[in-house]
Amino acid sequence: MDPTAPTPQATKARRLIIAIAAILIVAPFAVSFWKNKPAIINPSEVCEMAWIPAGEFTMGSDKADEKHNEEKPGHAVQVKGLWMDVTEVTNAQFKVFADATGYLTDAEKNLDPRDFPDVPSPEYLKGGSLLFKHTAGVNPFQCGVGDLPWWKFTVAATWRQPEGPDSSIKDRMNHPVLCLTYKDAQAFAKWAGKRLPTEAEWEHAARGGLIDKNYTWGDEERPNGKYMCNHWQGKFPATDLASDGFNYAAPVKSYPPNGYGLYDMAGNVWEMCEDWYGIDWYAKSAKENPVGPAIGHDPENTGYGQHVIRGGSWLCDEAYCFRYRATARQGLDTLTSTNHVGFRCVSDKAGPASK
Ligand SMILES: [Ca+2]
Ligand SMILES: [Ca+2]
Repeated sequence: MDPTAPTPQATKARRLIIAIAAILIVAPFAVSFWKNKPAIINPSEVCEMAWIPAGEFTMGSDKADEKHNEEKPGHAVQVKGLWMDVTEVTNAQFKVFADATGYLTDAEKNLDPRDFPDVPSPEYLKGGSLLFKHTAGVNPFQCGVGDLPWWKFTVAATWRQPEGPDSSIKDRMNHPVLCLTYKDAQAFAKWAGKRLPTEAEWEHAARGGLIDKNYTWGDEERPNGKYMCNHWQGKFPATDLASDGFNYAAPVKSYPPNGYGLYDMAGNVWEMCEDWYGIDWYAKSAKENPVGPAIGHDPENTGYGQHVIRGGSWLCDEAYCFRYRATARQGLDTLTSTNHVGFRCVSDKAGPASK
């Protein structure tokens, strides 16, 4: 027997020391990895939701004035219960989607000239959005459809830089996401396992359980002098006095929620719905869970039609637009991204973040 060979006990002790040393070396790295590992995101949990009970209500109104004939006639509609995001989708929420999927919005991509041979300028083929510009000396009532001088196409105006190059969402993560097309909103909804609301679902939810009220909070526009939503005060489109506290879009939840716990169902940004937009659709609409016409109104004959947007925005004044009322509706060109339209989603099954 070799007297210099280690005893079995010494070999065992040495192995134990090596194992302990290895654990001490590796453990900090393992802990660090565990702490810093990317969070597993459940897309359905990104937005908080509220339950909207089934119900029957009068959609639209027979009392709409001649500037808002698209809201006539008032007609009975039944919708099923569902879950709805409590706020407009925010920049922070959309960023989770963009980071997880690498999705590029329409405004972030140039158009293929073969698809749009008749564009008036190559500039219109570049990625960008229509942005509102304050415009003096204009009577909006004398402007025709498709000739609204306060809209300027701005290259590279995207959800990440909603006023174009040199702008940023860095300090606006809790603002509604802007500069998206209908397709972009649908892509987010699909990722989240949700969908866009139908127009009927949207109006039912916006009313918050109130019956036939002018606004989502009641009949009085400013109860006790208090502004109840973010819209425009002053002479449109020249001067917004921002008496309600905000020029442009405001952080979500800046005003009280409606009866279902939903914020900004009036004003802030318009919200895209699933339905195609039909000006005279209310005269034909089904009563139970209506889904809108088969094709959208197309005032400029673009061939792409319009989808419904609801709720009005920070641009709606009391004289010209006045569409922060509960029955107000409008169409948005399917390919248009702009800085006064956003969206929120609905789900037929409860998300884990629901309350
Ligand atoms: Ca405002
Ligand atoms: Ca809104």
